Amino acid sequence: MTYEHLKQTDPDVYLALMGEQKRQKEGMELIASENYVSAAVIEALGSEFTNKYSEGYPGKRYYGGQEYTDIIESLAIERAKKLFHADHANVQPLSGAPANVAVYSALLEPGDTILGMDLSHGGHLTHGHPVTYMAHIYRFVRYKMKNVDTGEIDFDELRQVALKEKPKLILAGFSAYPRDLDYAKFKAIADEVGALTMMDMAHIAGLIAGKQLKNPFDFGFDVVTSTTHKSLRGPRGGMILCTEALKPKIDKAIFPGLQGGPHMNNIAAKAVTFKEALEPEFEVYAAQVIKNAKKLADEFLKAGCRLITGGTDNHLLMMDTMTSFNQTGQVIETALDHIGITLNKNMIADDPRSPMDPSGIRLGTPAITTRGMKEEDMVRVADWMVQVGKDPLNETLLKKLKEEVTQFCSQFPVPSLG
Ligand code: DSN
Repeated sequence: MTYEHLKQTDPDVYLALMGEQKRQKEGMELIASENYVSAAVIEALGSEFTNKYSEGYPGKRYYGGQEYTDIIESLAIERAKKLFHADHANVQPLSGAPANVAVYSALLEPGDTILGMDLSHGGHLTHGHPVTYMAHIYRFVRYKMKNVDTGEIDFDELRQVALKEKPKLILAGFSAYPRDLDYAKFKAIADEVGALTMMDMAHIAGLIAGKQLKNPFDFGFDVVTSTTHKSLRGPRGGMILCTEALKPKIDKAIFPGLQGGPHMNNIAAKAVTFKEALEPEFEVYAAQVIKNAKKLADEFLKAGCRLITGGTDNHLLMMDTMTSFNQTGQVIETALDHIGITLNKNMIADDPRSPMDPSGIRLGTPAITTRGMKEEDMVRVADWMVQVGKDPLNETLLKKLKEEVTQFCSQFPVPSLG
């Protein structure tokens, strides 16, 4: 795209965009929740579908002129259902957090109990952290890992808490947990206490779509939420997948319950994303994401670093930087920013430090895998990170590594930029 009109109309926004494009091309993106979309997704996202109001659902709208919006929303729904073996898909959620809120409001009454994973053990803010508004509406109780060095979830504790607290909903899913989940165990406990099952697969949607990780619907889960912009490699947005029985409640909770007009340009881009993810090449991509993450883990362990859960089964790694380098996550994040490697500081399990100054970092491989990096490239990535970890304030070193990273990244095209 040339952005000629943008350049003429608003040079300030144009210049910022040019800067961001350069940053994305020259730098190495290791934020576990980010990715690079295809040019086709960007075209759909930037299309005239943004002009349209479409409250309602295909065939049942409140405004006229829906012959083409109905086509794209129906396409997105059918493709999402096929991709994730779901009875029903609602593709209107604006992102992952509103999707989760919609599920709670669809299936629960205020004051009901939800059992979800502790934030510092990998859960997500929207799974009931006290700072969220939802924590004032529902009663959240938590489970944790039994063994932080293996990632094993404490299903005995989970069962005991479930028997005692009688949750209406048992929530699996995470934003900072590097292992796959035992959905059958979640489901068995939920059945025992009469709870519904929900999986927030935002981080691993692409790995499930690419048939590399287990699909919660194959274990009888009731509802699955996701973002579309992480490993699934689509536009920023959300979706809810559910059983036929829950369809009326979920659809009503999104519209008119919580949202107004769906963002149809976004839904067009979601449809394109799902088409891309149904192609056989996407399975190859998803497999490579995991191979790259495992290789990075091996390299870090060889260098004596401490990884939470001892490694990874998915796309992400959690490193305890205090134990690995005697440095906080913030120091490492800042130093890596200086050499063009982007990731985020992160709390580790039972972290004694604070969220703005935690003991670790989180990183992942979806974005660099999209650019075509393979296992041999992970050796260099890990080496740069370990060099920085050992000497994060050495400006001469950081300057030298920045040049190396920039030169290295120039060999791997960004899909929409070349
Ligand atoms: N911010 C997302 C992530 O990075 O995991 C989750 O909301």
